[in-house]
Amino acid sequence: MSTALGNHILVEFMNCDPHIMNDVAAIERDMVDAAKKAEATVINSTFHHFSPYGVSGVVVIQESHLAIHTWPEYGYAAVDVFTCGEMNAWIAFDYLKESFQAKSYSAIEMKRGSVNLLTRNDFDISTMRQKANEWVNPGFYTRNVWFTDKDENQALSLRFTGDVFYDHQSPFQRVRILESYKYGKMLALDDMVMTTEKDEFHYHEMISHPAMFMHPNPKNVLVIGGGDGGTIREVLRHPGVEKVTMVEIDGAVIEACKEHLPNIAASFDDPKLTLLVDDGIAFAQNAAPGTYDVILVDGSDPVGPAEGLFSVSFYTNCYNALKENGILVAQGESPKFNEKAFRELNHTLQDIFGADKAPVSLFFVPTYPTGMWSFQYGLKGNIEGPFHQKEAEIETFVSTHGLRYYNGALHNGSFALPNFVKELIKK
Ligand code: SPD
Repeated sequence: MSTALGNHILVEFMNCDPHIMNDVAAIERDMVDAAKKAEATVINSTFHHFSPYGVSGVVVIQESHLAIHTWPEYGYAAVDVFTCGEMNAWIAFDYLKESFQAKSYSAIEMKRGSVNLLTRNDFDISTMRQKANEWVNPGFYTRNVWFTDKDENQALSLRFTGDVFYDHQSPFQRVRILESYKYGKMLALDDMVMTTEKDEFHYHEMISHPAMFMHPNPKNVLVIGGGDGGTIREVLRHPGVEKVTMVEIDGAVIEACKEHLPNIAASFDDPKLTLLVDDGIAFAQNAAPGTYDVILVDGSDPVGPAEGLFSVSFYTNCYNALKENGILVAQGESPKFNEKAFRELNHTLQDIFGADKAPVSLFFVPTYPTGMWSFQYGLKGNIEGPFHQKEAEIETFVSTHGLRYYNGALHNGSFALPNFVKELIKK
C-alpha cells in the first residue's frame, strides 16, 4: 500500500530545440499527449505564449496536473508532473524528453501527502464523489491556448483552438495561420497578429477607400506589402482603376493566405493586377518618377523585413514615384502602442510632403494591441486634405459592395484626432 497520496516529479529539460520551446501549439499538444500516454484523463489545458519568447501552461488531469515553463533562449523547460493513483509519471517524462529533443535532463521525485503525517477526518465524501463522477466526463476536454501579441508593458491575447493550418519559417519571418475562437483564422508573422477573418475588413477598407475617393481619378495604384491580398481586393473594387502593381517580399505569405484565407486573398487572379514577389523597398527606389496615382504601404510592424518601410529614404522614393498629384497611405502603427514609430513616421511624412500634407486617419482593429490603429498619409501636389463632396457617390459604392466599416461620414470623421494624438505629432 502506498504511503503517500501523490507522486511529484520535477524535471529540468536542457538543450532542447529552441523552436519547440517557443511553440505554444506544439508544447500544448506534447503535454496533452504525454498525459494521455501515461493513461491520465485530461480535463483541460491552459497555455500562453509570451512575446518575444517563452511558453507557460498547465494540463489538468483527473490524476492531478502537468505544468511547464520554457525559456527558448536557453533551450530549457521546467516541467512538473504530479500524479496520484496508479498513473506512472515517468511515462510522461519519457515522452516529453523525446518530443522536446532534450539533450540533457535532470529530475527529482518526491512523494506528496505522506499518510504518516496526515490524519484522516470524518468527512463524508460519498455524495461529492458521485457529483465529481458526473462532472468528470472523459469526453469533456477543454483547451485554453493563448496567442499573445505584446511589448514589454501591454498585450493583446486571443484564445485560439490550438489548430495550426500553416507554419513555415520563410527567409524573412515565421508565417503561420492559426485559428482563434473569436476572430476565426488569423495570419501571424513572427508573433504578431496581421489579420483575421472576422475583423480584416476594418483595416483593408480603411487603407484603400479614403485615398481612392480623395484622389480625383486614381488609375495606377502601387501596393507595397499586403501579401494577404485584402488591400488589392478593396482597390480593385474601384472601376476606374486600370492597373494595380503589388510588391510583396514574402511569397510564403501569399501562398498561406491563398490556401487558408481565400476570402481575403480573393483577387490575385484579377487581370488588372501585376504581382511581384520582390523587395518593395528596392522597388520604390527603382520606380520611374511620376508613375503612380496612389501608393499604399501595407507593411507589418517596424521590426524584421518591414523595418525599412519606416525610413526617410523609402518615403522619399515613394514621393518621387507618385505622379504630380498623388496620395501615399502607410500603415501607421498605434498612437497608444508604438508612440515612437507613430510620431516618427508622421514627422517623416511632414518633412517630405509638407507640414499640412500629412494627415492621419484613426480606426479600430480589435485584434491589434490597444485596438487603436492608424493610416498615415502623404498628399502630393494639388491633392487637398480628406474633405470631399462625394458623400452620395461613397454611399452608393458602400452599399454596392456591402462594405462593413468605411462610409461617407467616416471618410472625413476618421481624420478627426483626439488631442493627445495631435500633441504627439506636433513638431
Ligand atoms: N501590428 C499589426 C500591424 C499590421 C500591419 N499589416 C497588416 C496586414 C494586413 N493586410
